[in-house]
Amino acid sequence: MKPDLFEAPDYYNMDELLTEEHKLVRDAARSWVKREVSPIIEDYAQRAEFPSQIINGLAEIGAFGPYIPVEYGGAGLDQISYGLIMQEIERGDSGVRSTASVQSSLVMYPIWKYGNEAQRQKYLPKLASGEWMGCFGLTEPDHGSNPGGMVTNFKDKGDHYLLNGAKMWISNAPFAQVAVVWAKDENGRIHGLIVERGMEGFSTPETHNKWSLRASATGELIFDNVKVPKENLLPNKSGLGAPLGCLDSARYGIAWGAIGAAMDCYDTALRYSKERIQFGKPIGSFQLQQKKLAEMITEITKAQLLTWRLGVLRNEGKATSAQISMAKRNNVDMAINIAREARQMLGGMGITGEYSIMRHSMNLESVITYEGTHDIHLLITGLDITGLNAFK
Ligand code: TGC
Ligand code: FAD
Repeated sequence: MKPDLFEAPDYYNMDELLTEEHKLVRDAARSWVKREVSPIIEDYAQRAEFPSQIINGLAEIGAFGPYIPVEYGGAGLDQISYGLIMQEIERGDSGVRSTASVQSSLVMYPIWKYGNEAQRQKYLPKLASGEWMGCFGLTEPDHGSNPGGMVTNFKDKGDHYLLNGAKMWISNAPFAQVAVVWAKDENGRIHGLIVERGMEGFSTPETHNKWSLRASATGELIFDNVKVPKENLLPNKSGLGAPLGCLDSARYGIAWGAIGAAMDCYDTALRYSKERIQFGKPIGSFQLQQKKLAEMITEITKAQLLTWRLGVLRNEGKATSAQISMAKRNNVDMAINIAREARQMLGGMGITGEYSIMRHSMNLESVITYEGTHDIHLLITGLDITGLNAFK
C-alpha cells in the first residue's frame, strides 16, 4: 500500500470552530492512525482479520469511552472531541472505527447510563483501557430493522436468570469478553443483560465471507440456557428505548466517522489527479475530473458543517434522535458516493489495495446498513416532520 500522505481538507476553515482541546485530541488521533493503522490495515483487511495489536493504541487516544467520566476510566471529553476521534479513526478504516464505536457507545454507554454503581466500577475501567472488549447484541436473524420483535428471552429462576435465543451480525463478538445483550422478560419487556465469556451455554461463532468491514470481526451470540447472575441486569432503564438510546450515541459517532472515510477518498483522488498524466496532461486538468473533485469537497464541507452543529446541540443536550438520524444518513450516503467517484478517478488502480478507496467503498456498504439502514433513517425523518408513521 502507498505511504499515507493524507492532508485533511478544511475548505470552510472549520478549525476556527474548534477549541485547542478539540484540535489536540484530533491531531493525536490523526498521527496515531498514520503511524499504527495505515501501514497495516490493507493487509489485515485482505486477510479478513482484526488487528488486535491496535487495541492499546485505541485506548491511549481516548477512543474507548471518549465522553465517559474520568472517574470510570473514560477520557471525559465533549461530544465534538468524541466525533473528531471517530472521524480520524474511520479515515483509516471503518472497521476499526466500528470496534471503537461498539466499545464506547454500545457497551460502555449503557453500563454507565443504565447500570448501577457496582456495574460501572466493575466494567468501565477495564473497557476503557481495552483490557476487556465488549459487544452489543440487539439484531437477531429474524429481527433487524424491527428490533422490538426480538425473541431472545430470559426467565426468572429465583437466584439467576435463564437466557435463551440468538443474536446475529454482532461486531466484536468473536473476541469480546463482555456482551451487552437485549432480551425480553416473561412479560415481553426488553432489558439489558451483561453476559460474560465463559458462562456455560454462551458461544460466539464468527461470521465469515464478508466483502465489507473485513478488518472488523463479526459474529453471532448464541444463548443456550445461559445462567446469568441477577446482578448482571442493567437496572436503570428498560423497554426498546434503552437500546435505541445507545444507538443515538453510536449513530452520532458514525456521522463524524463517515466524513473521515470521505476525506481520505477525496484526498487520495485529488493527489492522484495531479500526478496521473493522460493525453499529455494531468487528469486533474480535465473538466470532468474537476467536476468530480469540486462536488466531493462541496459535499464534505456541507457534512462537516451539519455534523459540527449537531455536536454543539449534543453538548447542550438538545440534539434529537431524528436530527442524529439525518446526519448519519446524509453523511454515510455522501461518503459512499464520494468513494465511488474517487475510485473511478483512479481508473484501474482504484480497484487495487495500493490505495484505500476500494476498501472504504466496500466498508461503507456495511455502514450504510448497520445502526439503522439508509431507508430506516429516511422514515425516521419522515415521521418526525409529518407525525405520520410509515414503518408499519
Ligand atoms: P418505537 O415505537 O418508535 O419506539 C419504541 C420506544 O423507543 C423510543 N425511541 C428511542 N429512544 C431513544 N433513542 C431513539 N433513537 C429512539 N427511537 C425510538 C420511543 O420513544 C419508544 O419509547 P416508549 O417509551 O414510548 O416505549 O419503535 P419501533 O418498534 O416502531 O421502531 C422504530 C425504529 C424502526 C426507528 C427502530 O426500531 C430502529 O431504529 N430500527 C433500526 C434498528 C437498528 O438501528 N439496529 C442497530 C443494531 S446495532 C448495530 O447495528 C451496531 S453496528 C456497530 C458498529 O459496528 O459500528
Ligand atoms: P432488514 O431489517 O431485513 O432490512 C432489509 C431491507 O428492508 C433494508 O433495505 C431495510 O431498509 C428495508 N426495510 C425494513 N423495514 C422497512 C420498512 N418498515 N419500510 C421500508 N423498508 C424497510 N447489530 C447489532 O445488534 N450489533 C452489532 O454490533 C451489529 N454489527 C453489525 C456489523 C455488520 C458488518 C453488519 C452488516 C450489521 C451489523 N448489525 C449489528 C446489524 C445491523 O444493525 C442490521 O443489519 C440492520 O439493522 C438491518 O437489519 P437486517 O440486516 O436484518 O435488514
